[in-house]
Amino acid sequence: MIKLYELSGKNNIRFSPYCWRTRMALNYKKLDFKTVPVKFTEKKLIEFSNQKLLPVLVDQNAIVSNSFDIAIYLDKKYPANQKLFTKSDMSFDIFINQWADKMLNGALIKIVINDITNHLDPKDKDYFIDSRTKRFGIPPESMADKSTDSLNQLYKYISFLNSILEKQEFISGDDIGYSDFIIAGSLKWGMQVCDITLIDEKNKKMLDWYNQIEKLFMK
Ligand SMILES: N[C@@H](CCC(=O)N[C@@H](CS)C(=O)NCC(=O)O)C(=O)O
Repeated sequence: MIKLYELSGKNNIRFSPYCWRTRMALNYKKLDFKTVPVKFTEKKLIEFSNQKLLPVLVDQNAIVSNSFDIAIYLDKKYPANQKLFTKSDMSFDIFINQWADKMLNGALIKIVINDITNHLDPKDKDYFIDSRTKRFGIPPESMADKSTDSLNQLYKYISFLNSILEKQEFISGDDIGYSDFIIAGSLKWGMQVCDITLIDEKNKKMLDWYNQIEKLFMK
């Protein structure tokens, strides 16, 4: 059976946006899989993948890391199951992946960074604070920002996404596709750890879209 190594926090909470993207992709393709929780300080568990980030997917002899590469792998390996990439080329999904990682996750991280810290065991907490201080140049505590300005930046992006859903049913077009899981994964990351409303009521299409995806694929 397929094994999905996923980042896990305190009380087994799964909050990684990238791991959620892969989990939704597997559920969408109706593939059986089991998950292996990996904490920040348990990277030994994925040493066999020769890199240090989650998700990692193991399928018989195949070891694949990076959520986008995993999605490509799944469509290639299981072409008879519903396709994640529905267009003739991947340029749209590449754009959405980059946009979500840089812009949407960038807006979210400031809002949720302290909440992530609070969902970690003490050992992982120390690792997270050190590694993020190195990455961002300031400690999570100083970076955390739930001000109106910070929320408005996120809501601007949510409203942009809502405007797409006013024209078509899914981010990917008339049919659901991997780009929907990219965006939904980022939002799930925030919603798992933070109790602030991340999709405001004004953006009704987005709210309905997210609830539908959560119900069907975030299992
Ligand atoms: N581009 C990669 C990013 C993977 C990534 O950054 N994963 C994070 C979890 S959200 C991770 O494993 N972090 C471990 C660490 O920071 O030590 C993907 O799409 O899979």
